[in-house]
Amino acid sequence: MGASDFAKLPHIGEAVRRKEDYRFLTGGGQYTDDIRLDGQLYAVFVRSPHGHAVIRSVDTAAASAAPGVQGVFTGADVAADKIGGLPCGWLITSTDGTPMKEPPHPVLAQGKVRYVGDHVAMVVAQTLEQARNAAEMVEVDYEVLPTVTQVADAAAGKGAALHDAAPDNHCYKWALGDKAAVDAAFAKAAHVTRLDLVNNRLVPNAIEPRSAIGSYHRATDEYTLYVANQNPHVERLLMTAFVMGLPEHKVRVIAPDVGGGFGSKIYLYAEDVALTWASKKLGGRPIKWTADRSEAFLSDAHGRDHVSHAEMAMDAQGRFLALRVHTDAALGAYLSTFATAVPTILYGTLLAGQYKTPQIYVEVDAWFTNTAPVDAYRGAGRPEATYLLERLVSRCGWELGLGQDEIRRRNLIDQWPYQTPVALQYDTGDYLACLSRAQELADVAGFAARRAASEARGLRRGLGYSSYIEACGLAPSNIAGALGARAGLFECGEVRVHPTGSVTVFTGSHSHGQGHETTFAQVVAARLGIPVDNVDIVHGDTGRVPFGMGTYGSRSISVGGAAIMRALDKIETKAKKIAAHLLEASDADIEFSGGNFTVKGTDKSIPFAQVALTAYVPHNYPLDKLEPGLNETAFYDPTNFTYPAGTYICEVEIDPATGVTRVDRFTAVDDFGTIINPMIVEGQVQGGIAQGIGQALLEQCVYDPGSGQLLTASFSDYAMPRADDMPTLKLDTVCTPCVHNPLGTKGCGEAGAIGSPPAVINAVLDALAPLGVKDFDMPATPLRVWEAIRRAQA
Ligand code: MCN
Repeated sequence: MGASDFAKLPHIGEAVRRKEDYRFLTGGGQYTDDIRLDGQLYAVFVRSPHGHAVIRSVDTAAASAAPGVQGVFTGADVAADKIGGLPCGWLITSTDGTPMKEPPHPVLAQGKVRYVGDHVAMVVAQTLEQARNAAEMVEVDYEVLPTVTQVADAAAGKGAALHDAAPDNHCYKWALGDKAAVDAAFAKAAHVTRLDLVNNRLVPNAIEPRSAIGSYHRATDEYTLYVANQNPHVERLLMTAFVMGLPEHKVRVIAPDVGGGFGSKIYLYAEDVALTWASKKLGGRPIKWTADRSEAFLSDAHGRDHVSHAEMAMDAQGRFLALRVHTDAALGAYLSTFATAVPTILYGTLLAGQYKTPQIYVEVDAWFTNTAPVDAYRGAGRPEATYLLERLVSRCGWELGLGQDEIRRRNLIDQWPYQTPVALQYDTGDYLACLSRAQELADVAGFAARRAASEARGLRRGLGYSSYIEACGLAPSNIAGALGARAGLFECGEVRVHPTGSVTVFTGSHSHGQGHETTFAQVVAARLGIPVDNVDIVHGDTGRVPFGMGTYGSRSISVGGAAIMRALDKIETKAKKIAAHLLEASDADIEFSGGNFTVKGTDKSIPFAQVALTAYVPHNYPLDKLEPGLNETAFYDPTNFTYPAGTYICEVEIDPATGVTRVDRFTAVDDFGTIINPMIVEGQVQGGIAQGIGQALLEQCVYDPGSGQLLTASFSDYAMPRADDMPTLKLDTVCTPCVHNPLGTKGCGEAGAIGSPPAVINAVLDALAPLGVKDFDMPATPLRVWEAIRRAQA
């Protein structure tokens, strides 16, 4: 079935209410922390209080003797059992042809700690309280070393080497594009616009903190790990093949309800391995650990943390000739699972944005810092690219007197497919339609009057544009492999039709808030012509789902959904053969639509449920030609990314006396191709925009540059957006279906977080321009806005 026929089916485009919400809203969800296994013990991690230190000794005697303690484990125990370090899933090759520096990432620290929160020891006791008390008794003798926590300082050679393998703390230098062609274009430019900017470090902050239970079953020599994770099969693969040296079939990973991830639960974390390994050492007793909120701040992988310089060369009419970018990116103290791909493959390849810039050259230096590891956080690389480009484009417009609208219109891509100079080929889009619709919805025409009204009240009002594009639906495995991925990025779906015609689907995608139990069921119900309630979606269990690459990079509907479509193709083919037999016709003459099999050109018809029953009660069945049963599995590897795009327009009002910025209006017009469930998509966009507004106005993760202490390790110091920080959003969509997946969908899960920060900061700059403020780094907190105004007027 083609994407255009699919889009016309019932249930597609229908705002079906989320099936999973009954359980979530009535307290029926089951998160890892809700699970209590027989004989369960509790683990507490002793974490480094220093940003950088040599471990002279660890004395566990007192802790081991404390009440209830079953075991205290250190790096020495891990090493003695030959438990390997945590692997990095993406190999980046430097411009000089050398591989990135890949220092060891031990499960428990060995010889050194490299950030506040680094794991030094694990204490396991009968109760959580006993484990906490005993953890206080572990004596660690540290020799404190100098730290480097800011990426710019690491690039300037400050601090001490974190790893022997990277004496200058440099992990890799990566580049993309034709440098000579870019230099030549700059040489003949009529105008060059330059910009320095910082993309602030963020902490993901899912509602449910990370949690895991490791357990070993002596009788079967099998392990089970319950874990709040976005991709259980990948977790299992990494843990068995790379760390513990176990055969995969001996380990089952179950990720039940997860309670939000936003990227931070993609990775294999040290805690997961330590709990699984130690369960066997303690005779198979299950061991649970749940992060408290401070631990989450310290030890979840953080996001962003870039310092960049960008330059756009233009001709006299403001047409882009070339873009040149240099970025220093922080990786933190160790390489997290996908850390190295974020500031490279997911960043440099997006720098064309929506524009016909003929030449682009980007260079990225990645640095180790004495901070929590940095990895993918909602958008991952694409928000950093969009922030840089959309800030730069607005500045180009202002410098040339064209404004934010005209500079975009003059440079927007208007033909598809479009091959960018940074490797990607955009399949479909209509960027001008999104821009025009956003302007209409935002009532840009009425802005001047609103600005005058604000000024009459002593306030400043500004309008900010951001025309983003992103590449998601990760990824064609061959392209990912050529770019350094150490895994494939396909997806798997199994469709099990039951004898009565109801269906269970097993998907390798994982839902931790995105509503897959509803939208995936809509897809199956639409194809089979059955009620949505007759379809259940199972995910998050390596013991039940055949295989999976999980959820990140807004890939689930476009890759996981496509795998299910492939399995449905097989179901339909087999079901048609059964129907042909029952209807005494040839397979080629059977049509399937609206849940009925019909002989072409006749009124002979039987319903899907009858075919399903026949498959399982094969009394009248062509057993010589067909196996009984109706159960099919398919794997799907996409041929391209999907490219959602849109224009966001933000309007802010600022009180120059206090520096308080209020987002008064926010408009988002997105193109997600075919939309399965508009209500769920709207929720995704709202959530993403809330996170983007959070980054632009409130959130910033701060480490003390001297001691390496995390100064923003609680919600008192790290400001998350709240309901009263959000305006009522005006949302709309434009639809150009994706042409290379069978659903026509483009991912929507990250768009809001990608497109919104530059819209907000461009609006802040537009508001403050009359006061002489020319530049601004996120977050636009009242103090920073107030100081910027004072500095500009000094
Ligand atoms: N959808 C649709 N029509 C489309 C596109 C998507 O109806 N054209 C639906 C999908 O069927 C799915 C939802 O929208 O129910 C999101 O789909 P998709 O864009 O495929 O993204 P994923 O499901 O792969 O989710 C991942 C994405 C990412 S990468 C992050 S980070 C993120 C996000 O989704 N983390 C989230 N949204 C989140 N939402 C919640 N509540 N919690 C998180 O941790």
